[in-house]
Amino acid sequence: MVLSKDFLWGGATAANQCEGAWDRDGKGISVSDICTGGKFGQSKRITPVLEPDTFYPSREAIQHYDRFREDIALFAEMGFKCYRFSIAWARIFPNGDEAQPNEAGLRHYEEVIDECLKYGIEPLITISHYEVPFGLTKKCNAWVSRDMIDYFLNYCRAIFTRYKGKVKYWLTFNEINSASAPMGALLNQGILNDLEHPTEFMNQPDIPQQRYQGLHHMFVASALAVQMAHEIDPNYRVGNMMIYSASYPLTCDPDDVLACQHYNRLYNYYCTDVQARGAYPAFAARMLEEMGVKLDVQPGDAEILKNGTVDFITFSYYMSSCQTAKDIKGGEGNILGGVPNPNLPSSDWGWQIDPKGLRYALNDLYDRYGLPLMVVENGLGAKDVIGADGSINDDYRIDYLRQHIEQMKEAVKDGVDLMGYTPWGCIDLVSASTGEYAKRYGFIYVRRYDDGTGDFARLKKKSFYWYQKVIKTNGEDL
Ligand code: BGP
Repeated sequence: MVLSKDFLWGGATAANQCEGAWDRDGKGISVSDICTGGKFGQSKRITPVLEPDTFYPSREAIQHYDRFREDIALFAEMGFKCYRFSIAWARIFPNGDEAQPNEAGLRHYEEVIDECLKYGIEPLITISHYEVPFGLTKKCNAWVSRDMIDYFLNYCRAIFTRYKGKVKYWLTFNEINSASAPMGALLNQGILNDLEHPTEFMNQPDIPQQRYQGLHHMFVASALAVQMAHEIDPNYRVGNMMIYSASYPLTCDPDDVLACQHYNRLYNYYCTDVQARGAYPAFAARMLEEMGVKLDVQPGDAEILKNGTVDFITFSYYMSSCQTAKDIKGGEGNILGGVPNPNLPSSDWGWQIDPKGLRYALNDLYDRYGLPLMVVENGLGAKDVIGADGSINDDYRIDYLRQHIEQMKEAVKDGVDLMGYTPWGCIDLVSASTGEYAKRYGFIYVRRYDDGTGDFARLKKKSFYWYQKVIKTNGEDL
């Protein structure tokens, strides 16, 4: 058997993309609640002032807030050993700056955790997954301000204390390195400079100084959270979470190779070097200078980063790209930039499918950091169709996942220490980049559509039964 007997098979979701109940039980508004959806083909927009008659997908999402017991029962039926979900920060601290946490919010997640434990499913909790309380954006432009470190640590203290003894694995910030690209500023960091006018989601004005200063505050906050977690419960294990975007030089022209190295540093290593090695990498100084960024680093920060390195490394893996020094237009859908690879197919949303890139990613990260790894997002967003007989034959998704799991196993044979695998959107949910329901990832279909119709019923796809078999055989029968 290639994978260890306690391999954490499971699936992943995020609160704002599945819960709904956006204003219930004392929850405050988060930055994801001010983003519109892909209903009727509209593109996703940021609307700092909520517009009447506009569709905001986080209001209902897939009603997981009310149906989590039904959903977790389905996960258990597939044999999940692990469920990665996020806590909505604004359920615990509605504006982000209150002195005391909201009891109803704490109770809700306690129920979710207890439901997982009932089936022997290990909770893996993302502390901040694209939903900074909007109150903090209005108050101090969120992570631009150093005050955020204290707000974040208050939130961490509340949940670390409350769930002590029930939870083992925590992740500080989802896809922290998405802040290396302008699109990460709002969702990842809560940064919004125009509090009156709507903006296209993918087209915010960019101020690198804010993003990188924000990242510095997040690094310090993450390091202090790791230390706090270990003090509160020595059994806690805290990981980072990054997007790994495998990248290859477009040609063997040394300029393309250097462009690729630069890309890797910017997106794949900058954040993880700090979080896993406890210090900024040597290349950071010149890189920041060339972007015109001057970091405000306080005395004592270096010590904090050094003492708060993560226990394990987690990442999302969806695609790879090619890098070139030449001025060639980027490939549609390759979210962190780059040009298309002529050797690879693409999803309906232009994300290039590259299973071998996952083997490369695992080896690259393990070579560099030597820490246990976990793939906490991977999957194919596709337009599933319910057949006349009610079945949903998502063979394309099975193929995608099978090929990625095969490559994961190759990486383990290469010597990588791999803890688990939680494919993204194990139940259909709302897309983070487009706000659509139509971009489905799940083993479980949710009967809800972008035109506002559908009854939220849960239906098992063909991949549901396939994944059940994969887990049962610990990845031997693919
Ligand atoms: C990651 C995010 C998730 C998720 C996933 C799929 O970047 O962490 O929140 O949504 O990508 O992306 P999308 O929903 O845009 O297809």
